[in-house]
Amino acid sequence: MLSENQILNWDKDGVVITKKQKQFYLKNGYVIIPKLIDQRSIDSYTQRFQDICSGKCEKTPQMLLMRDIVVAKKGEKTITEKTLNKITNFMDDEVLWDYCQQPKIVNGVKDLIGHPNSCILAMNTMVINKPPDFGKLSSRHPLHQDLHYFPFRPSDFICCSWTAMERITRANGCLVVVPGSHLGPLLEHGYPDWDGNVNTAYHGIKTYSPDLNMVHLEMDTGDTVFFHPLLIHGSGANRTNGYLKAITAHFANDDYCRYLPKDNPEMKFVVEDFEKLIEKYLSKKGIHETNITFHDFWSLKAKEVCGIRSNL
Ligand SMILES: O=C(O)CCC(=O)C(=O)O
Repeated sequence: MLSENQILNWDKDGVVITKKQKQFYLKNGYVIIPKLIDQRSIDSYTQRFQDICSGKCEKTPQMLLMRDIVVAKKGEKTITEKTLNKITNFMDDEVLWDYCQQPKIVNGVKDLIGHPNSCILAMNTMVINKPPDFGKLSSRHPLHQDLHYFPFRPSDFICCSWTAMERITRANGCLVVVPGSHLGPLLEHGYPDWDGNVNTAYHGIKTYSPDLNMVHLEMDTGDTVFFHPLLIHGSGANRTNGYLKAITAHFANDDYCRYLPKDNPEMKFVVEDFEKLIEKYLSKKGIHETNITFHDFWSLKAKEVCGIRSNL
């Protein structure tokens, strides 16, 4: 079997990512491509998010509408742009799915984790709507590595794209990354000790040095950061009155990625947490018994962006 570095080409310009940008990604684990997505597309995603919140258009069956923990604890059930902090699994929404089909996203992903003929799947899709912080700092996202959530490998054939839907700064809670941390191992994660003000499934790295070199990624509308799933990253609290919006997807190269064995010890914490969440979610829908596993959950939400799926 060829190694990742024999398959991936770091020494040539790609379709979207230049050789210099690829080298930056290789060294730092992320790269920002300015103005990758045009304003018209961003406006259509914003409008769709608002229409889903207002009920003007229906959410698709797999979509999960998530509230900030502080809102959820207040028992606030109404869905509005002010109560939702995230929509996940938009792969069957015709407007939002356009993001995963944008040639600049698809080709950017192929430049980093594949080649022009690769089969690329979108494994996870989200619109983030980080609310003004409710005073409990729950709008922060703890430092984590996305690979912690993924039951498939190898990591070099997975990457995230995260696109700013407006100007994103330290004030409204931009992404924070630790350059070069993708070259280290997957670290142990758990729920942070934030007095119960931690959003569902916001796992964080358990122990890390306080002197980590953190870089804040301030971005303009349409700017897109591609990052590696081992990159340590998180985001700050939103200290403004606005709702920070970003659209994001995780992609995997289906030609090379495979699921881990179901009993892999690295996945124990996340599998147990997700099984509890899936059970709670289904029981609200009147389903009290399920044999849906964590792997099924991923397999069901994976969708081809290009090529023919044969593994994940
Ligand atoms: O956008 C954010 O606030 C953080 C998102 C993130 O890190 C993630 O979903 O993995």
